[in-house]
Amino acid sequence: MIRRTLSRILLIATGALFVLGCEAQRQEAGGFPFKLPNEKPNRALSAAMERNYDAYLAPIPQENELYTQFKYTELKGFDYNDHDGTISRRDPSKVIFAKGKYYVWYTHRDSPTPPQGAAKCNDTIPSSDWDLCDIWYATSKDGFTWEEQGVAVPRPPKPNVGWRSVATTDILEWKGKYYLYYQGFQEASGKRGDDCPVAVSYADSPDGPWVAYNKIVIPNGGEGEWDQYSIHDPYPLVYKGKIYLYYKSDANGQPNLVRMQGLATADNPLGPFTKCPLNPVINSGHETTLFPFKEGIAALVIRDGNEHNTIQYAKDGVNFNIASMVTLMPNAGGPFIPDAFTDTKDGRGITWGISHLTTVTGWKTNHAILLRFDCDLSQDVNDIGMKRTHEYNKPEYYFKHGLNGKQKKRIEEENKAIQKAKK
Ligand code: AAL
Repeated sequence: MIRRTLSRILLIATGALFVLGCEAQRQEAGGFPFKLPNEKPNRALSAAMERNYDAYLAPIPQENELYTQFKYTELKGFDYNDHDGTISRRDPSKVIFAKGKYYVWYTHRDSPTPPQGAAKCNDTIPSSDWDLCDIWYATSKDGFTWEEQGVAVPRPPKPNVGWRSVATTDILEWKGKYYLYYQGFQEASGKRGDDCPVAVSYADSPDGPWVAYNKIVIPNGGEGEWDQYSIHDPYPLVYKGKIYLYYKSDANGQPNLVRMQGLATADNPLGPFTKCPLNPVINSGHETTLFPFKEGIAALVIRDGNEHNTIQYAKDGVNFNIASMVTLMPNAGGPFIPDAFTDTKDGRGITWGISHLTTVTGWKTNHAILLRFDCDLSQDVNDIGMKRTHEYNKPEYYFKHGLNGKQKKRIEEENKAIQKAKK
C-alpha cells in the first residue's frame, strides 16, 4: 500500500516536472510561430512537428509536390452493351504517346453472360470479371475520346501460359521494342484463389503484331513465401539502367488477404527477373501504380493495408515512405508518364491517366468501365485547384455508407444493456 502511494507520488512529481520543463522551454523559445516556417525551426519540436518537416516534401500540402486531389471524367468511345455485364474493360496499362497519339491497353471481356462465379463457370461462361479475357487497346488524340482498335494479345491456345485468360497488362518500351506484361491464368480465377504468374508478348510497334513469348517471366514465389500463389499487376519502369517491374501479391490467405507490392529487376525484358531480397517493398496497396519522381520512384498506394490512401516515395526505388495522405484515389491507375522509360534521374511526375471502376451496375450485371483521372503530381505543373485538402460530398454520399443489419443489431443491444444497467 505504502509502496503504491509512493510510486503514485513519484509519477505525479515526474509529470509536474515535465510540464514545468516544457513551460520553461516554451518561455525560452517563445510559442511556436504563427507563420509556419518553410524550413524546420531550430527549437524543440513535438514528434508531429518533426515529422511534418522530415517526412514530407513541404510542410504544407499545397506545396507538397506529392500531394494532390483526383478529378474524374467519363471517357467517350467505349460501348458497354447497355451495361448488361457482358462487356467489361478494366485494369488499364500506363498510357504512352507514340505515332502522334496516346495508347492504352486493358483487360477486355466480351462473354455471353456476366461473371457467374467459380462454381458455375465453363469454357464460355466467366467466373470473374477478368476471366476469359483478352488484352485490347485503344488510341486517342486528347485522352478523353478513344478509338478502340481491337485485340492486341489474345488468349493463346491451351496449354500455353494464359490460355484461360490474359488480363491486367502493362507496357514497357525498351531499346525500340514494346513489351506487354500480363497475368496469365491457367485456370478460372476463383477456382483456387486468384492464382497466376506473369507472361509477356513483344512487338516492334505499339500496333503489333504481338508475339507471345509463351513462357512465365515472373514466377510465383516458393512454397510458404508471400507471393507463392500469384503475381498480379506487373508494372515495368526503366530505372538505374534496368527494368524495374513492380507487382502485387496476396499473402496471409483467407479471410485475411494482405495485399503488398514487390519488385523484380532485369537487364532483359524477357528475363531473368531477380526479385528484390527486401520484398515486399510496399506494405499496402492493390493495383500497382508507380512513376519516376526526382531521383526516385513514387507510388499510389490504394485500398488495402495500413497505408492505403497514401502516396509514397522511395529515393532508391526500394525503401518507400509515406509522402502524403490522399482521398478518392484512382483504382488501377495507368498514368501517362512521359519519362517512364527514359531512365531519368529527375522524374517529372504525372498529371493524368486512365483508371477503372468495378461492379458499376451491381453484381448481377458485374462489369468494369474505364475512366480518366487528372491530378497534379508533377514538378512542372502547379495547379492549386488540385491541392485542396477537403472533399465536399452531398449528404446522400454519406448515407449511402450506412450501417449493415448486424451493426444495427449490435447497437440496439448496446442501448438495451445501458438502459438495464442504469435502472
Ligand atoms: C485487379 C488486379 C488483378 C487481380 C484482379 C484482376 O484489379 O489486382 O487483375 O487479379 O483484380
